[in-house]
Amino acid sequence: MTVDTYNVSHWNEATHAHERSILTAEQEYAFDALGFVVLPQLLSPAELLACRRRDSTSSDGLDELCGEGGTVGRYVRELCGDGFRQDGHARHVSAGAAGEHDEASLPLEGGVDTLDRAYINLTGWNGHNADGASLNRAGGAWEEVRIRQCQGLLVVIALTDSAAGECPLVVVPSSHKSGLPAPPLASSSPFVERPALEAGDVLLCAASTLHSVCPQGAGGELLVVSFISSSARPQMPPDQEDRPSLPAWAEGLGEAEQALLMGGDSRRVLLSDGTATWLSPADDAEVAQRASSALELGHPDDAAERWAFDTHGYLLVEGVMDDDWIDAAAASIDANLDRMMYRGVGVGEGDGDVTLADIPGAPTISGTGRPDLKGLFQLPAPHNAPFLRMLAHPAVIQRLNWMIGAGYRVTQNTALCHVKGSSGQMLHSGNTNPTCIGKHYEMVNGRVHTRSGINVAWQLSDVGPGDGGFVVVPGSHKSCYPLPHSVRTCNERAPIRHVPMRRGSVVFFLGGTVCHGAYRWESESPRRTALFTYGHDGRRPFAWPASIL
Ligand SMILES: O=C(O)CCC(=O)C(=O)O
Repeated sequence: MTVDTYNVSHWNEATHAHERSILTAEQEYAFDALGFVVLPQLLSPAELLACRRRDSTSSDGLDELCGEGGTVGRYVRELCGDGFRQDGHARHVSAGAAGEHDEASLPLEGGVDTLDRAYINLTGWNGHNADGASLNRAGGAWEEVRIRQCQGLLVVIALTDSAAGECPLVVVPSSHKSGLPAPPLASSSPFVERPALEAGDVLLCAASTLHSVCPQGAGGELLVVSFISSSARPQMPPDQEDRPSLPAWAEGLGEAEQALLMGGDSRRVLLSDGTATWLSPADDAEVAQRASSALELGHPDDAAERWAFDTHGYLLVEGVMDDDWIDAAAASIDANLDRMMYRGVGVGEGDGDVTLADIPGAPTISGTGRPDLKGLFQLPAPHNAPFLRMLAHPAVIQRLNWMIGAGYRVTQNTALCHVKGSSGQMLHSGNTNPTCIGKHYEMVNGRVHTRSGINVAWQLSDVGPGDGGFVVVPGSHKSCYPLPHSVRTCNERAPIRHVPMRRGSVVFFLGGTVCHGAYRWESESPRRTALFTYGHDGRRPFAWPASIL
């Protein structure tokens, strides 16, 4: 046998099907290992001529060639996925262009800081019921899938030849997966490559591969175009009119609270040292990076907390609230119980959550529904005051900034008001069901990469070992196998941990990624928990600003 017989296929998130790659096995292998690949003579003579002509007047107008079905666009779709977009204008590099760059340090883009343009390649499990719907109450079939998405891709079209070592494009092979910042690299470094290109070749380079266009005089003519996946934030900010406006009820709030309601749209990020919070411009990359930098652990306690959160997927912090604050928050809930709604009992709008209430085969979860009081910030004053005090609290902001990075918004504010017999919740979330790229969790170079929101649950009542309430599977944010149905229903309890908590403590957990749920409430005293979710919007799959790209 002189050839291998495997095929490469990837799971298509949009069509929910396995798709065979249009790259050859060798090209797939090279791109994955090196972070770039040359497609020799991809362009026909007519396409090359059209590129040259087009380029003499304008560097754009590549729609046909780079559209979904175009000669180049097919490859972009393969690597970036459905819904890819051109990101910024095409750049023309003329033959023999001379570059002004410091020979001791090439101005490279990419590498570990390219968090908004990651190279994602992961395996996971996709679960379906017999009717094809996603798994809910019943068990079902799981299939293993591989997802590859290059969130940023550079397409380099060779309009004329460049000999090896002369190409205006420099790349640092394999740097797309490096976990550490690169040292300064000179043109002469053995790690730097100027690939040989012939007119009509197309080089595809992951945006996270260290690269730069650095002409040095003898190179050929290039057209360089950037593309991004649908999950990546474009270089150009969205138009002002696309931005959601602040809700009317929030107009009288402080700037910090408003920034958290607006998220990335506020143009400012909230930073904190644990005792105070302050606002910084969101496009100040250095400031926004600092909050999440692995190299700036202010205190040994921070390091211990980061370790615990990374290891378990959740973090319990005790003693955040004093008694007066706790009592005021609990009294506010009690004064508004007429607004509460029982979820899971099939009554009322939006009550489709079948993981609550009466769950067949789940005796420790099933109960009389989950009593939720939504909209804590919107309660009539002064009842909303104890919850608005939680929204931008330094103890939360300081931790969220290293958990997901600055620039998130709050998307949920609900009180859980269980009484004895109220339902728990089937276990849900986990790393293995890749319903959404980027929800999986990774710690790279001391920084968390995830699109999962962080749930922050403020405890207003004690939770003893037999009381029921929050349970979690520690480590499941990194799990490799699907969640067995017996664990979802809490019938196989081996990996499940119930978390007793004192009132005044706060539990943080990766709501979309760590497997969690709740036992039925068993205590005679009511449960009082204020539950918030903080997350990035779709344009910011990862936490850090794109301005450093
Ligand atoms: O009751 C709880 O603490 C669990 C809440 C939960 O699982 C959720 O809201 O997703």
